[in-house]
Amino acid sequence: DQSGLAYSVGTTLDRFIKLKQSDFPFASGELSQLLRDIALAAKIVNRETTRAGLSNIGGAFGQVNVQGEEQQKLDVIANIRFMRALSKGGEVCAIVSEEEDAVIDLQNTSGKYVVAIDPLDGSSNIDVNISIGTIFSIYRRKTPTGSPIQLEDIMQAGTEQVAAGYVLYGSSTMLVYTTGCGVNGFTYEQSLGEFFLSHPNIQAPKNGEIYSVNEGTQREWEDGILAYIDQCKDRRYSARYIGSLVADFHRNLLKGGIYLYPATKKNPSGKLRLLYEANALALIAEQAGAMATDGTQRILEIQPTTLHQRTPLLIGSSEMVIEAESMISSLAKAP
Ligand code: P6P
Repeated sequence: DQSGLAYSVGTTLDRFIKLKQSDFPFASGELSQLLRDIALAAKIVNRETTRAGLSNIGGAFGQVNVQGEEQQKLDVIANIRFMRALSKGGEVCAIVSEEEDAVIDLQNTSGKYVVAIDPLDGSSNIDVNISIGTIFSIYRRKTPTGSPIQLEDIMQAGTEQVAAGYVLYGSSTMLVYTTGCGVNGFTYEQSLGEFFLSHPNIQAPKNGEIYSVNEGTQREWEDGILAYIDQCKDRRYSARYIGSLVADFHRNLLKGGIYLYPATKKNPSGKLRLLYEANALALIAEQAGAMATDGTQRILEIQPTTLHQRTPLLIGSSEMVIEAESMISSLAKAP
């Protein structure tokens, strides 16, 4: 059974993709090639992040992105690298990026796929050497290849994703992704320039004792969030908040835990972006037996209306998310 081979730790990413090709029969290799293109860009960005302090590419770039956030040089470099890899790879027709105001139409008449990407999330952590991440979602375009890109190709709910993943540039660099048939983690071996399967078939613990939230925004939380975090403290859970979503998410996925970024006065719709942050991690969470909601509904079922729209995000161990949701609904103020 080839898929048994695929799961043997030490399999390279290339070999794994080839062996698991049968999981998505409709794609005659394009999705596999697209995953390889993303892995290539991840290797290049990994090289840049590991030497940011040395090659004067740390620090601010001197411009702000569509979010009004000061772009770090590495943000810009990562965006360029992923754009280039995705356009050269030939499988993608359009890209939504945190670093680009508008949709990037690659004018690629044969490209079947749309990619939504946060090239480097948590980039304010670069200068202080804290883990950062890339987050990506892959959709099939809805309109026929060759025709102009339409809004319906871009504004797809998270349930429409054909694949999603993240790269964590941490103490080691990992690529974790799903094509809808479970979640697998690959660790990068710098000396060989290869990703090797290190975390086959990741299953998130159903419960956990770690909560990740920015306590500094506590005064702005709704009652249900306040009550849930108080309960975590009553139970002496551990607070772990890195300020880098991918790092917090990855730890909670493996160890059990919940990450919350609720609505606040500064960010009344939450801070995190639906299209290129929440949706990808929500698909991975659900594929690993965990959950992701905005506090009242499944993240994956939110129908996007704008490119950079934000959403509150509660994501992690299913029993923790369910408990947090029930406290939110029971304490929600009547409209
Ligand atoms: P705050 C980084 O800017 C980010 O998008 C996530 O990676 C991180 O979890 C969150 O925002 C941190 O936001 O408001 O707590 O500093």
